[in-house]
Amino acid sequence: MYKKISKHLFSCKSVALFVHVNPDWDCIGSALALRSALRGKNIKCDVFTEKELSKHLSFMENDVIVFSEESAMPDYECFCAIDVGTPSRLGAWGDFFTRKENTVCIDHHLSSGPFASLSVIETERSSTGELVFEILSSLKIEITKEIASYLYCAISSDTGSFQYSNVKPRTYEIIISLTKAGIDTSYLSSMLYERKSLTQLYLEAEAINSLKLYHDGKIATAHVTNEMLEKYNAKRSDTEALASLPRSIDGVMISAFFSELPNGDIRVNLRAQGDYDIEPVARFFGGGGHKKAAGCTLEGVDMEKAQNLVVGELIKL
Ligand SMILES: [Mn+2]
Repeated sequence: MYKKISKHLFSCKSVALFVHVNPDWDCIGSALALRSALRGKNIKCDVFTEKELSKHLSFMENDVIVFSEESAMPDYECFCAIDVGTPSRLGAWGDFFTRKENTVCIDHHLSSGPFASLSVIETERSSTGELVFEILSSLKIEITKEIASYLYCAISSDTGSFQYSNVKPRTYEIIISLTKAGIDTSYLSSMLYERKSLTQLYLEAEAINSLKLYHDGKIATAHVTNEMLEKYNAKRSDTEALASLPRSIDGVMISAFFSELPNGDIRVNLRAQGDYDIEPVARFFGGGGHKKAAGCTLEGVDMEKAQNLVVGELIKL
């Protein structure tokens, strides 16, 4: 399958790569790695995002295109979705993508089924970064230092710096190959994990103050409201690192982090330890993801109601 995908991509004259809304490092790193490889073979390739990247994602470069108008989109032979489980994760551009005939999807989320004409979807993989590595390797594309750096960021971030249970022997084998390309893992790790702003720390303090435990301390929640963001002049992207905060408490098996969106909807990030599978809970509320990390958005409810609804479902687990 990898070879089929890579042969297809590398036979195109031009490829547009699409990332999901609020892209994370796995998504952006995978896209930039693939772009670098395609451009290396003189294939026109660009990465399209729905919005400007948040600052922590752009430490390597800013050269992604914010996709604003369908009509302004130049012609590309193939559209490729990266780290995208369903067209809705493409935000406003889901329809535009699915109308295209020549499409590819590279992903590792549990999904409702392929939506591209050619897909590689492996839910056992830690990250889309691993899949991009396999795709490039299947055609013996050289893994340059630049490509390896992007893939390292992708895999490191989606594995929680190699701490999560999604890390498999193959993950480490890939990392060995990446380090052989001469990447500076210490530098990359510090750029990924050691760049909190004062604002983010204040927000973290607010989130810690909001912690609540349920069910004998096995379930923990925390939240951030728009009011808190305003108080510290923080951006929504400043809440990203907080999603796994309640899970770090000793004894907590399942955590839920609630953040209020600008329109008042409540975004929920679920995390699980051990044998718990929280993906069905995310799906119950119209979202999705993985067994141990999933998310959903609750519309038309306030913070308290959202927490009651979600905690109610989590206790059933
Ligand atoms: Mn991912």
